[in-house]
Amino acid sequence: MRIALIGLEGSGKTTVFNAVAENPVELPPGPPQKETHIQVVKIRDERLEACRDIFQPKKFTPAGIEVWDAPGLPPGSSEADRERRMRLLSALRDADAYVLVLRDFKSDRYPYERAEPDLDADLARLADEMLTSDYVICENRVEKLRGNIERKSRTVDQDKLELAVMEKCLARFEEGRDLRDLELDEADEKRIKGYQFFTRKPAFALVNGPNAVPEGLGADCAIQLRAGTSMDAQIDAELNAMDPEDRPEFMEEFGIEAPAAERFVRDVYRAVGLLAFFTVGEDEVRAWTIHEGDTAVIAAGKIHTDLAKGFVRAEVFPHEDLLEAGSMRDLKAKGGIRLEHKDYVVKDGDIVHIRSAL
Ligand SMILES: Nc1nc2c(ncn2[C@@H]2O[C@H](COP(=O)(O)OP(=O)(O)OP(=O)(O)O)[C@@H](O)[C@H]2O)c(=O)[nH]1
Ligand SMILES: [Mg+2]
Repeated sequence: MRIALIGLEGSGKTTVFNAVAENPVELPPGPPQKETHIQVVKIRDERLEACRDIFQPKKFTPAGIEVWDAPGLPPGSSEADRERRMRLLSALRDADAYVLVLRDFKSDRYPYERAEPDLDADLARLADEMLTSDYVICENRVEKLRGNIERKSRTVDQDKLELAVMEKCLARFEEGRDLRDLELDEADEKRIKGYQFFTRKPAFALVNGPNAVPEGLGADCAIQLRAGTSMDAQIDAELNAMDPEDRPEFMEEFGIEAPAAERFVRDVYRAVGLLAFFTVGEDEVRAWTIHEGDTAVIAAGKIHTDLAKGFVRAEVFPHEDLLEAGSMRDLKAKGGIRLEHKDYVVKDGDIVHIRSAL
């Protein structure tokens, strides 16, 4: 799962990154930031830790979310700024979900166009950039496909099918609407997948500053946000840089209920609709991330494509049952392990063992 932070220049993306990353990076002295920082934020999960205590495995592997901190989008209307925005956005297309970082603080260390924060204006701006970028890609492709069909190219049959779905997308963009709730069947979904449209993927707003998310934020923005959350990133980044033993006092003083990394991961899971299942044993206790509604065979494919190909059955039980029984032997003796088919919908916190013929 790759999550990209998107924001205007100086909205605090790198500070948010530093609040959640294990190894904070140096804040660049001024704009523009040149490179993208990437780190995996490991997910602390007490349920998984309890399983580790039972197995004492050689290897312990929590799930992780890859976070990208890209340079900010320059706000200007010059050709150079426009080109830079396009380049930056196209580098972010491969992410699986987006966190739109909105500035809710003032800072004189940064040359903002406007000193006062304006959440709605910044959000509208970002949404517009994402939507326009999708629009341009879609429009170019539609033109190309129409040309192919007119010329009766060799791929004309596939081109017609692709054109039909791309025209549906184009109609949305022409109305200034996103693709998030556009209903497509599996085949059409595949046809547009390669374009990596921003507005087909989950996005949520992160208000960076001391205030909570204002009611109605994003209600009339062009892209549908899944949720909003807020973080006072500067304080959280300070906390994250501290020695672990100094953290509790700081958290108490600033009323922070959990470290930013934990809150961030929780918010991402909720906004994107993710859940974790576990695999356990003496060799390794490990968490895996899948989407809500994913079946046992999809879960198997996460572990290894061969496990999905050769899928026979999944042995499944809720982790609570194992913790209660205290050992696999006792759980088995109680008949606590179910055998499930390919289409079993995996639940959050399930422990899964795949039986495979390969
Ligand atoms: N008061 C306050 N200042 C912040 C906060 N987050 C960031 N800043 C300040 O805002 C300035 C820009 O922060 P960055 O984290 O570098 O912003 P950015 O979005 O990564 O900037 P670019 O990568 O250049 O687009 C720095 O001076 C930060 O110290 C915050 O939550 N509160
Ligand atoms: Mg930055």
